[in-house]
Amino acid sequence: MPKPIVGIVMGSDSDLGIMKQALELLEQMEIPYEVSICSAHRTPDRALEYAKAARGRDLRVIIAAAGLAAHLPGVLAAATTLPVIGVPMASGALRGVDALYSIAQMPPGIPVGSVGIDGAKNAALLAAAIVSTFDEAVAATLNRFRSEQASSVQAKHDRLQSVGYQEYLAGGKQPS
Ligand code: RP5
Repeated sequence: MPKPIVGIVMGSDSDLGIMKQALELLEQMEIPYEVSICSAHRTPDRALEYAKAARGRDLRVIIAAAGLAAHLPGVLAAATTLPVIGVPMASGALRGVDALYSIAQMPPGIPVGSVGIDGAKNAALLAAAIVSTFDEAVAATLNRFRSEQASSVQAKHDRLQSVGYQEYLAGGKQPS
């Protein structure tokens, strides 16, 4: 089995339902990853150990998902110079706005990239883009992904023109 180059860390198993989208996308793109549950608050020592060891284990990028006061991405970023992509999870009373602010509003000096709330898919694509800077096969896969996506939007446009909006809507949501 190839060594993982993307490390996905979630604050809780309750994040897995959304983060599954990132795992599936990385699998489709044949990018080796590992996935862990590790919390900045409940298992702080493990979170720091994970981040400190990450570069030495040849990880190239970390995706960190957390909800509520989402300190996990920032805590990991404090202990590694690898790029960290934060995924704010839509949990709790504020539905992810708290997590988004916690992740995006890092103090200067310790950057964390943030995708949108529940943006697991974009986190995987951004990790793939980072990997594509040194892996031509992943660059080609990303190009293929973009052109398939463009074809799918074009097919929707063509169908809308051909059947009109009423029949289009009656047909249900088209796969993206
Ligand atoms: C965060 O708190 C986790 O990332 C999760 O999104 C949220 C709720 O965690 P659980 O109480 O469901 O374990 O740390």
